[in-house]
Amino acid sequence: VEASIPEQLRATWRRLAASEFKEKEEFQKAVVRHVETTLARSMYNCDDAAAYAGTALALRDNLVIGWNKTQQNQTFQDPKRVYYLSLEFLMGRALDNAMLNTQVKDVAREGVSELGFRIEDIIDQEHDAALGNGGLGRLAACFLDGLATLNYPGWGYGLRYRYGIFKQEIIDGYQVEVPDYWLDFNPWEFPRHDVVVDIMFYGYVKKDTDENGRTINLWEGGEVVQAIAYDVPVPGYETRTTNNLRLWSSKPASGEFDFQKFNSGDYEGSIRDQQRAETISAVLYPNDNIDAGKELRLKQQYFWVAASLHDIIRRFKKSHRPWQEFPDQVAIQLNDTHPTLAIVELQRILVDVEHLAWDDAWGLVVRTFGYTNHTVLPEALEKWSVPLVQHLLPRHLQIIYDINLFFLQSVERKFPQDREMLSRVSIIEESQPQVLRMAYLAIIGSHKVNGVAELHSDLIKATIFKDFVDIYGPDKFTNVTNGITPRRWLHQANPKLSDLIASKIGGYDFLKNLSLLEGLRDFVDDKEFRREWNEIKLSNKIKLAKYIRDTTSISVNPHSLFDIQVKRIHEYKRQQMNIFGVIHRYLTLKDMTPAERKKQVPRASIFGGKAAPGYWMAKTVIRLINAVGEVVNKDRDIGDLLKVIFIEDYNVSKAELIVPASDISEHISTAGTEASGTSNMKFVLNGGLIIGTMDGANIEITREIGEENIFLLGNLAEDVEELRHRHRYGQVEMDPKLRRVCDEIEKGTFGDPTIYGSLMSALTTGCDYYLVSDDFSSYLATQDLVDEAFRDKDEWATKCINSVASMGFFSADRCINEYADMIWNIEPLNPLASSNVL
Ligand code: 7GP
Repeated sequence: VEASIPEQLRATWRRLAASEFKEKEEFQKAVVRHVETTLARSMYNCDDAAAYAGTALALRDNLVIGWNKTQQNQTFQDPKRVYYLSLEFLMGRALDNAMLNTQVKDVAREGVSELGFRIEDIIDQEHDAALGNGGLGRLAACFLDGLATLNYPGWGYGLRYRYGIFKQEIIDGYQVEVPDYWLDFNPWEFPRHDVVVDIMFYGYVKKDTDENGRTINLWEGGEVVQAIAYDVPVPGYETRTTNNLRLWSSKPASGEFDFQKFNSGDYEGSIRDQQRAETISAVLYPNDNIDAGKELRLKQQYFWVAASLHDIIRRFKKSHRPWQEFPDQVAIQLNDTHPTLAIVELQRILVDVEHLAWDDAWGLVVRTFGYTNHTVLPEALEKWSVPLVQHLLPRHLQIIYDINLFFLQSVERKFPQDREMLSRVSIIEESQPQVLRMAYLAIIGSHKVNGVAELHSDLIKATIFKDFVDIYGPDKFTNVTNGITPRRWLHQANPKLSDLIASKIGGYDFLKNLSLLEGLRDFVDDKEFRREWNEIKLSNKIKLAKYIRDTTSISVNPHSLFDIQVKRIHEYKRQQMNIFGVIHRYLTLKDMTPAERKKQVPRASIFGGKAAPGYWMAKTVIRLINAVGEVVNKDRDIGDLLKVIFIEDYNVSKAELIVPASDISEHISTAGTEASGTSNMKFVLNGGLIIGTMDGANIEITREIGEENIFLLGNLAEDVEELRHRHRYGQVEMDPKLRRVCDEIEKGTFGDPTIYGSLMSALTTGCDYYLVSDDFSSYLATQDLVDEAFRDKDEWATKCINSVASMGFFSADRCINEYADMIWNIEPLNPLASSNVL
């Protein structure tokens, strides 16, 4: 490419190249220019929203320059790249993150202040990019930050939903869903009208012969829609690398506008067809850990996977390497099974389009893909009905049959005569109708399969994927414990704490090497340091208390113990156990004399999280939390001793407010159900302690920070099966304290008890599948220990500081390096490697 441009022309372009602002005045000029020209406004009508737009556009100019250079550098160097395929990227806000990662926040703060604005107000104007449900989507976002910060050549590929996760409103205590139309003004995306891919659905398979007389399968006659790329720059922290997140949007294929209908007067009909194409990328499915199994969802998956692979292959082909080198240039990571069709699509392209022999093609496919599993919950494991796939992707179904056939043949060679094994591991489940087990296909088509925390990785090997360990041996399965980016989850969310830490341990290097937090140990006994530490926690709590007062008119005493559980509402996460515990606390306080009450530790129980719109039980839990709040918060006997708050519409930007304000946070899933959890890491990193079960990453957090610094409760994963068995055979009496709580609910203390019927019967006729009754007394006893510990402010601070010092392991950077070494086999790329970069 470089050689084709004459030197003189190159020199002219170089001379005129756009440059980044560094100084305040240049920044201000850019802001004012954007306000006056891009927005066509002026000093007289520049409100906070316009100031946000101007600031964001100024920042964006900077980002784009670095981003172009990164992409040019990657093109010239042509290293092996990793492509992270995820249906969800829960990015949150971009402006603050971009300012911090590119080190211009101080300049920007001063700059906007002289223009009459506060940087905090400007930051607050931004709409979250909420293209995800919960942990899985936020993990993908943390990974992008880690990849860029570590200079890995890595791209994200996802869908550009017009509607992100719904906005949650609470009306009369119930969750109401409101659409999240977020694209009104989004300066962080760049439509690439030149990057368009035709994607086909339906149609039929025609057999033909190629020039060598071999049979080939042609998939044709389907309906075509177009995928158009929208690119989002992802700046690393303190590096020249700015990576790319490419999101696909669907639109009708240009030839598809139905002129016949149009001319015959059916204008509306022709528009309807167009809208049908646009529907594909219209909405994020709002389910976390639940498989919806809807046709449109399958369409989304294929649309996104086919467009991404087309793009990846086009890039690979630029360097004219033989196909054999594909896995040396390309690693593709499957974020859960949602992109599993990529395995089939690549095999189809290699065999049907590129005419490679089946086995050669398959060898390349397996070397290319890695698969990450994020859950063992059976209701979340994807299964697609065979007739649906047959209809939508007829050629892909044939290929899946062949993959399955060859796989089963190899299994049969290894385990002759084991018929049961064959039906157990077959991709096709013999149900009515037959379904495809996507996780099995993902395992068979990948060279590595990983879980996201040690316990979880062990569990998948011992349970849902046991047969595959027997077939492939244990080396195909590995663990990569999740991590979080300390840039967003410490530096951005908790600037005061980040600054304090930096002032003690020699600057901000810990943001790139989180293990340096160890240095904090030297200051554990430093009185002044502890005072500053506590002051920061208090100021974060005051900020949250103010937010709660402004939005709910409930006053929370900032000196009370802030007990926080924020995450998607799900039975396995056991928000119900938490609220039952709150009711128990309330009843206990009511039983006390005023003198006894005075001795209690005041507590604010704070909840937040969305329920899937169709998940009735989860919605009932929200209703109960709000009803308990109604009763408790106005009870004069109780006052500050107990407040119950449900924060509406929990999302990434609210997490940034909430996480730094916790004293204790709850991670109390039934042992063996939470694959990892990542908010547990965020809370501890911000100087909060946690109460939790021996589940997911809680176990490794305990190992890192020490048992003395965590409040553990409940049964172990290894005992869950036996306990459930006892419930099924009616051998368990409900815990008496839980019985009393249920009686109170059934008496109508929290409103019409029939509302909570399903919740109550889950504990009884539902056999208490999540073992609330089994863990309840342990939970209450552990909460008592929390109260006791909180009384000793000194001891508490010691625990917090020592814990933060031990959190280095949970950086997304550690996690990304493990993927890079063990699974992707990629190296960082020096962002300044190419001299030809413009
Ligand atoms: C989540 C897990 O529930 C959570 O424990 C983990 O920390 C997170 O992934 C990141 O690994 N899983 C999902 O969000 C999910 O929807 C089903 O999984 C596909």
